[in-house]
Amino acid sequence: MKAVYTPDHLRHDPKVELERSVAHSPWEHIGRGEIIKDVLSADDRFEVVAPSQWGTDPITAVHDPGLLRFLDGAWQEYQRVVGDTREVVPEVFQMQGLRNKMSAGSEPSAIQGRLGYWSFEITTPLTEGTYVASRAAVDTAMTAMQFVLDGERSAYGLCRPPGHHATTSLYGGYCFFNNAAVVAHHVASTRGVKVAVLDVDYHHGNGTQEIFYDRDDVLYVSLHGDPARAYPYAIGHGDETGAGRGLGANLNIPLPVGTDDDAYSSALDTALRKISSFGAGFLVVSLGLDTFVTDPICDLALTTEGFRAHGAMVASLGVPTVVLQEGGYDVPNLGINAQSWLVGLGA
Ligand code: SP5
Ligand code: ZN
Repeated sequence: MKAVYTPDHLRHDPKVELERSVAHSPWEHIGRGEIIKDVLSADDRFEVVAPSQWGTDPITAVHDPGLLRFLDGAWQEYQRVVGDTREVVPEVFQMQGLRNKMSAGSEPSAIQGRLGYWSFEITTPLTEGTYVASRAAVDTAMTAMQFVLDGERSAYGLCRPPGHHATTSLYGGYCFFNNAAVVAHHVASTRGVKVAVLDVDYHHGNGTQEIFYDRDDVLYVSLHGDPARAYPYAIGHGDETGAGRGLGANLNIPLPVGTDDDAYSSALDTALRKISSFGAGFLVVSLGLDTFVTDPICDLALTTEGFRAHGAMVASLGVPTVVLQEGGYDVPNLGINAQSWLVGLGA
């Protein structure tokens, strides 16, 4: 299987994250990308290849061009205006309630205000090379997509930073551009084929859901920790089924604490039946491995062997599939878990 990787991911290099009200070293860091690349490089079943360049058009086809403009230069502007820092984090969010009884606010002019206009939370620092790395992650996803469109049964994009929390106009959740949504939209809009996104990251992919919520050409299906206890808390409930033309083209399957391989397989079976009945001709998998039993920030209980079985279940759909990396924070096990899932898929 082709595995697309670029060292450009190293340019997104946070050293601190404010989470659980404590500043600590970030869960989402460069070691994640490196361990996956190292394990796949040492396995003959994988061919590690560099991405080609796709430019910004596929990004602005799903994201507000203002978000891209902002990310291209926000860190540098903050250095000029506020002072020298390694990470850049928002202070003030432009919440609807700030301007009750008034017109919706427009983009502020000050960098401090722009940060909170284009983001929704504070655990996602910008660093000097975040924009370059985020563009490279989209190139990685698009290159993996192209291998599948050219006839490979499946391909893997080692996207870092991940993407599924990024909405049309907001970054957050360690995500800047929604790699999976960019690919899904590109295939659906240029190939006239229905696309399904299967999101198996522990966290609900609020960005992907939002981008496709009112569309009937892209199905979003997610298995995730119940938002009653799990990030991003505000979205991901079972009664969110789509809107307008998209009604019925969104399926959330929230899972309880401690869900194991077998219980997960039943939920995955439900997800795969939905994808089949939708008639998807192309599948994008948002592969988060933070469902692993010893993931430090999550609470499901999947195993390395379980990942292999789940990859095999997805292969049984018989739909051309591009797999894109999302989360996964038990870094010593992250490489073998990605390998296991992809071998199950048929690497
Ligand atoms: C791509 C991805 O996996 N993003 C996840 C972003 C989650 N970031 C903040 C998590 C805060 C969770 N606090 C965990 C408490 C667990 N007991
Ligand atoms: Zn996650």
